[in-house]
Amino acid sequence: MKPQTSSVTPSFTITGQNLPRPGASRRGFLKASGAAFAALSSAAHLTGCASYSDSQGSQPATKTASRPLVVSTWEFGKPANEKALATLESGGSLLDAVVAGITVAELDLSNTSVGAGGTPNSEGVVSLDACIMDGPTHKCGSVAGVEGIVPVIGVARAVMEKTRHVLLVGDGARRFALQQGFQDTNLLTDSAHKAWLAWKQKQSTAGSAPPQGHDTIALVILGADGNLVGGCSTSGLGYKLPGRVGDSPIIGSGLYVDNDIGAAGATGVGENIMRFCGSFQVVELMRAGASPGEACAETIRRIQKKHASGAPLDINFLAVNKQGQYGAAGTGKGFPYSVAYPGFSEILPSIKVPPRS
Ligand code: SD4
Repeated sequence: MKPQTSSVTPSFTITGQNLPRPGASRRGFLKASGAAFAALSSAAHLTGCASYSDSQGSQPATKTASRPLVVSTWEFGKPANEKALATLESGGSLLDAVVAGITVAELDLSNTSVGAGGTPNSEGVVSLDACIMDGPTHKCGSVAGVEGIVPVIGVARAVMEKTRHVLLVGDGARRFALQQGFQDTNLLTDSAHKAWLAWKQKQSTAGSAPPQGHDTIALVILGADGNLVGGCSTSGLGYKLPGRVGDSPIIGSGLYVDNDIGAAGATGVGENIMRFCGSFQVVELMRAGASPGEACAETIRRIQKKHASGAPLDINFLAVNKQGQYGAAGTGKGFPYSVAYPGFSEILPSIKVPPRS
């Protein structure tokens, strides 16, 4: 693994317990209940602190932090947040901080759902999706179905900054990355390969084992200057069909940033997020006056009403607003999310949204 040379990519070291197999294949809005939300959130905005609870009354729906504020999905967001904060402290821009933070997760081989070490598709190929969005310019870049390149969050930034496009996919995205100085890299670890072989075996003996394993990193930042940025990166649903793309690289689904309002990101079953433009809905609910936590929870409730399949939704959102409030909500048991600001870095529980009765 060579350090990246592109200006959009920091140099890096892959971490984790198992190294890639040498020579392994690389194929690897809003008509909101506006009045209701205004009422719900006014207390939060006025007090500027945790101010009301979710429908179960068990979790704080929103909290207020100091700036810069970094919020990301899952436990593995904590080191990513800390890297993002350190990047800002050392003079990096908000976009530098998003890329540096998410790169930590992408290069951690023990993380089996993001970047190198990610779970492959049904053909045993690791294929990555990522996006980035810059609040002040409302520009964004994304890549989908990229094989053999890491960190793809850096490639998404290059798409945003160096092309006239928003989304590059597949081999075109890969060739663009190589032109930008990203290196061809094996992303399939021995352990991911073994797990895929075992899954494959079950497939042939027991019929259709469903896709499994998913944990995307979505990371959003409210800068000291009040600007907002965000990014998202994933290897997608484990054992997905080749060519399948989830919510994560789709602006408005896996991530959305509106510099006047706030930023939101998603993790979970992409199909159940992208059908509803989930992150866009969260931001629009904040525009209507909901706090970040309540906007996440209400988006899930809206999706629950239309989700007819009976299969678990398995979706989660996090959000920050322009005032420095943050919150998150997930289906079922909710999900852990990570929050960092100067002097604080913790993993917190989200609001739990129970299934519709
Ligand atoms: C996807 N949303 O590709 C991603 C996977 C994921 O938590 O989040 N996982 O559907």
